[in-house]
Amino acid sequence: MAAKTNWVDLLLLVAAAALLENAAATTYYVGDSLGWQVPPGGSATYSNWASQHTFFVGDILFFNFTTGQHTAAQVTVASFNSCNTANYITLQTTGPANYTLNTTGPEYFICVQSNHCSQGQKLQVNVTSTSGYPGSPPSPPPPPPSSAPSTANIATFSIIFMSIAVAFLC
Ligand SMILES: *[C@@H]1O[C@H](CO)[C@@H](O)[C@H](O)[C@H]1NC(C)=O
Ligand SMILES: *[C@@H]1O[C@H](CO)[C@@H](O)[C@H](O)[C@H]1NC(C)=O
Ligand SMILES: *[C@@H]1O[C@H](CO)[C@@H](O)[C@H](O)[C@H]1NC(C)=O
Ligand SMILES: *[C@@H]1O[C@H](CO)[C@@H](O)[C@H](O)[C@H]1NC(C)=O
Ligand SMILES: [Cu+2]
Repeated sequence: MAAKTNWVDLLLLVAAAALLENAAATTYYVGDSLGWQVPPGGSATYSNWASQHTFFVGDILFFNFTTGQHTAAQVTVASFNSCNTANYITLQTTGPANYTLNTTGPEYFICVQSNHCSQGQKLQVNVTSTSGYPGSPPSPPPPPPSSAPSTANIATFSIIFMSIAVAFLC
């Protein structure tokens, strides 16, 4: 068997999988068909929505709202918990609005319009690094998404699989 050629093929596959992973940012439509508004189901609405997805750095949150009626503000955990609408990190007032997730760990969003936050228009997403998160406390894996696995997940799996294959050839 031509071991050298297989090595090159494998390395090319690993590189291709890594490129695919970097290109595979997912755009998430916050709240699905509900969009970003005061949810009829209260504050559980957006936490339920978030718990159905796995978010990675580089993914985009698409907040669909009508300009003037709602806003998309990224806030601290303190402002999130207390619905402090005067204190935000970023504020988008024109809808619809995109926000690109750019840090691992929790990111918090509220609407700063009147009392919408306290009525449940608030969203926490837990953002995972694409290359694992060394140093974080052990936690159970998130539940599998109800939809098909994202391309990023497939790419991650490919890299793990290819790494195992490379290890076996050594
Ligand atoms: C995010 O992580 C925190 C802490 O582990 C957890 O309490 C919360 O339910 C998670 N939220 C989502 C939407 O997964
Ligand atoms: C945003 O919400 C409006 C009002 O519900 C809807 O008509 C529109 O199709 C949504 N935008 C997108 C891009 O789906
Ligand atoms: C939000 O991002 C999506 C996906 O990249 C893009 O198709 C859409 O045009 C963006 N919308 C806004 C309002 O920036
Ligand atoms: C993340 O993006 C927001 C909005 O663009 C920006 O204000 C913030 O500084 C960024 N954070 C990091 C860690 O890059
Ligand atoms: Cu609002």
